[in-house]
Amino acid sequence: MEKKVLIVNGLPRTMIVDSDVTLASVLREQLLLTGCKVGCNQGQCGTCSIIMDGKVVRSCIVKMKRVPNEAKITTIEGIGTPENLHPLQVAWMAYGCAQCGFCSPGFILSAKVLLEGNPDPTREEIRAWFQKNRNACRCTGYKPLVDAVMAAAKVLRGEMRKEDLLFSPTGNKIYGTTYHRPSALSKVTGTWDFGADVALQMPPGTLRMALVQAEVSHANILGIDTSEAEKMEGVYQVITHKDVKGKNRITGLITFPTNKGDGWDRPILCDKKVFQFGDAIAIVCADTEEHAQAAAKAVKVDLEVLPAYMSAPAAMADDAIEIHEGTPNVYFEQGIVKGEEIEPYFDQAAAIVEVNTYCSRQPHLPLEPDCGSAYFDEEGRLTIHSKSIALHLHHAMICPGIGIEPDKLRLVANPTGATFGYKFSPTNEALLGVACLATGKPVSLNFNMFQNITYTGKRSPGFVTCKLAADKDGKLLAMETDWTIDHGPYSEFGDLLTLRQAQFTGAGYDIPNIRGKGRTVCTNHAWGSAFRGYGSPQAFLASEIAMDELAEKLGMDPLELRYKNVYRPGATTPTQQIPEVFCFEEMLDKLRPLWKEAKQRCAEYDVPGKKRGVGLSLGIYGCGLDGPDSSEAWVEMTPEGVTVGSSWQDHGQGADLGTLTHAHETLRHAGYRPEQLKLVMNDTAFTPNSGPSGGSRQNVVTGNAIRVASEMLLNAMRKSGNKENGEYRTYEEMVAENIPLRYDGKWAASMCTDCAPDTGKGDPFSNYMYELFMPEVEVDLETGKATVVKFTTIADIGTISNKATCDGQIYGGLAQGIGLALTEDFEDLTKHTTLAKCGLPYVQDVPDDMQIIYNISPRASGPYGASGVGEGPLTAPHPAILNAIYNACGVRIYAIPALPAKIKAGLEAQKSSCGCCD
Ligand code: MCN
Ligand code: FES
Ligand code: FES
Repeated sequence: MEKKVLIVNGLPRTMIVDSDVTLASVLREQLLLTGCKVGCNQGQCGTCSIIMDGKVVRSCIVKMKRVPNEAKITTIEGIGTPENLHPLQVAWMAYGCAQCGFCSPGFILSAKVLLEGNPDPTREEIRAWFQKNRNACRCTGYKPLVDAVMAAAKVLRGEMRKEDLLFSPTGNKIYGTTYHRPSALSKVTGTWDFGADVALQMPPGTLRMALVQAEVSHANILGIDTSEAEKMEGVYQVITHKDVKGKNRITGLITFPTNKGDGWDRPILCDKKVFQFGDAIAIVCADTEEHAQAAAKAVKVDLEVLPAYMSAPAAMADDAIEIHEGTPNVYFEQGIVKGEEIEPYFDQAAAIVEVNTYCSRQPHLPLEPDCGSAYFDEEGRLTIHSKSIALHLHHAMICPGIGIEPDKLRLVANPTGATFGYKFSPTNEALLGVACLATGKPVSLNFNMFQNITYTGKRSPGFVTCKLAADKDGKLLAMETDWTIDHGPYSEFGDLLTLRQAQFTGAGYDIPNIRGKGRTVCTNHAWGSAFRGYGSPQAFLASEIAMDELAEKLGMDPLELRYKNVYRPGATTPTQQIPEVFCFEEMLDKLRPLWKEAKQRCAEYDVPGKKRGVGLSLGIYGCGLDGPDSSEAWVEMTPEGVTVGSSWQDHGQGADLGTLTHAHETLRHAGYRPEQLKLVMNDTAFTPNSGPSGGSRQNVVTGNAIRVASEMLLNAMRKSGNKENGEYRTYEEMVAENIPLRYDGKWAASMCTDCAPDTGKGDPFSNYMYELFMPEVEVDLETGKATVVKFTTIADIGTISNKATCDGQIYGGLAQGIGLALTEDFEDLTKHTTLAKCGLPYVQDVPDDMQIIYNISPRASGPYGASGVGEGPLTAPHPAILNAIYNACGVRIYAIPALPAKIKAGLEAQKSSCGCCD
């Protein structure tokens, strides 16, 4: 221990500190300055950046012994107040930089130091600064952050007023503008309390949990010995499967009766078997995290290690044993049948191509590790706070497993540092519930980044074959597909993902005749969870490379081949649904001149050792859960305004602003201003089942439910009955006339039907989002490294509810697409264990030159004409990047990520086969 004086945010603080703990932990745990966020805890993400003696410092890697006495430390809490924000904080709000907001304090402090030394930086200097300081963001695609620094710099130089940064509504309309998020102020001031912050603020006596986790991928459990651990310092209880009161399984809610499993395959705490690396075997509850972790190491688990099937082909081999006894490893099959038999078309085709692609086990890499806490509330309900993006679904999935009556379980979503879909599956909820029930005490569980990466769901790898036939003019005649999904050991939603291949392979084109079959395979690698774009990246990787190869074979321009075949009136989707709008023709018309320019620019690029190429693809995603998806929301008039309640769970995509905007767009007719609308969100005790924030469904489905509830209130307030433009009753008049103040709005996509398991036929989604991708890529011929230098995209997402949100969704999705194409992976359990090693794109991996063009086709069934946006940008950016690599240097990559070594091998193979060098 040592005594140190730290000058924190301008004031001297005398601290007694352990020399070996980090500055981040002293700031967070001793000073409760939780604006300092800890993501990786390894110096790789910059979320913990603070300013020490004028320099940006990643406080998670600075031990207290290296902090000088009287060091001047500035944290986010010290640079501005809500009434007097720093211009960077305002700019962060104005440019939609605080999506999840987990990285915001670190970025803002980092940028502050930059601007102190360089008041007039170029965009490149800003990017170089963030790169050097390892400031990472997984949500925004970085461009808005650079925009914000440029704008704040102008304010600091006196060239514009801080007050002019934020959009301020004129005519009481915020729909379609860049109005900021209600949560933005808390995010930029560091007061948006994420789960780890909530855990720190729990009352004394809260037990801290640590997991005993499997370090092998497949094994029988012969015994668990907790005796040593139980005796260790601070330990309150060690919990195993024997202490679980319920079925000890998470129900996968199998959606298809044709599934060969029963959906009860994921243990909460392993009893008989370990199914994957990281599986939880026991929980230690202790007075501190350190004590819990030390005791977890002392729990002895006797294992009989079994062969681990780490990929679908391995688990499908004839000699593979069943991972879940009684259920075949291939446990679900899905077909696609459209039009006539395809053989005659392949026989008569002028051109046929066949591609085999592999879409990787992409890790989600949110910067906030999984975390949560649980306690009994004042009504005796077990209350679990987590990063859940599917509160009511998770409620149903964990109740029987932990052994609690549904009305005794309450789930609450914490402010969330992004999930990108991994939290569509329950992760820690059941573990928290089990621990709270077993101990009767409040509990908390924080994962570190290693646990977060190795023990949460991943994108399921897809092996997809796509064969296309076209006539001599390029008109598509038929498609044949085959696909295999490696879904890891747990079946939850695996059938749905397998169906997605039927829905999206070849989507976008009028293909009259289709045949195909796919299957879901149980393996021992990471369990498959939802990931932004869910199912579509696997599908489009195959069909969009196939389209490029077909164009080449026919001697056609890739854009013109697509133009000839895209949906037009009369066409149907692969599942035989009539698209709700036909927008691709117009979008391609908009893109054509830019495509021509890009082709010329790349062809003329003349730098020794480098080549540039441009690629193209289209992507589509549906807004909704398959079939007649529905949502609920309520509004209630109060003396101050209107309270709006929804369970539109917020990963960081802007559920708060979405809720506000949809309510305001209706309620503004009665004169309500945005600040009069109060939001109550994401707590099953108060908010209704709005369905999960997956499938980019909320803007459409919950947006509609909020619109309906708001319209009901507006109708009740109208003095002239249902006629528009009438006068509206005040709160007092409503009360005096005994008119109800609260209205429950419901909306169902009643026009939708499920897809059949054998043919895929169905109308699964009421609305889709459509996007064209056009990256320009540079390939280093020496190293094989590919870099995206420019990205142009055209998106049709219907009307735009909030422009800053949609821009941010698209930039962020494209950045993830670049990672998916070039760097990201989770395959090697000994290597892919940190953000950097998993290939997280930093600012200089993502181009600053990104252009979004909106093509607005209002949707009849979208609220105010809107569709969804979140998943569109991650449907098919990666095949476009691979097509651009091919265009640059002639190397075709079919298995992502396209690491430099793969491209280099292709370049070398070209050299050795060209003959001229012999
Ligand atoms: N929106 C809009 N105008 C439109 C469509 C949408 O302004 N025409 C806004 C919505 O109001 C919302 C956002 O865009 O704020 C996304 O809306 P939508 O596409 O309906 O998606 P959901 O709200 O259902 O969010 C889920 C979606 C998914 S499935 C994943 S995964 C995802 C994503 O959004 N994960 C994210 N975006 C993310 N963004 C961040 N920062 N972090 C994640 O984890
Ligand atoms: Fe410190 Fe990531 S760099 S938490
Ligand atoms: Fe940057 Fe979410 S806003 S990580």
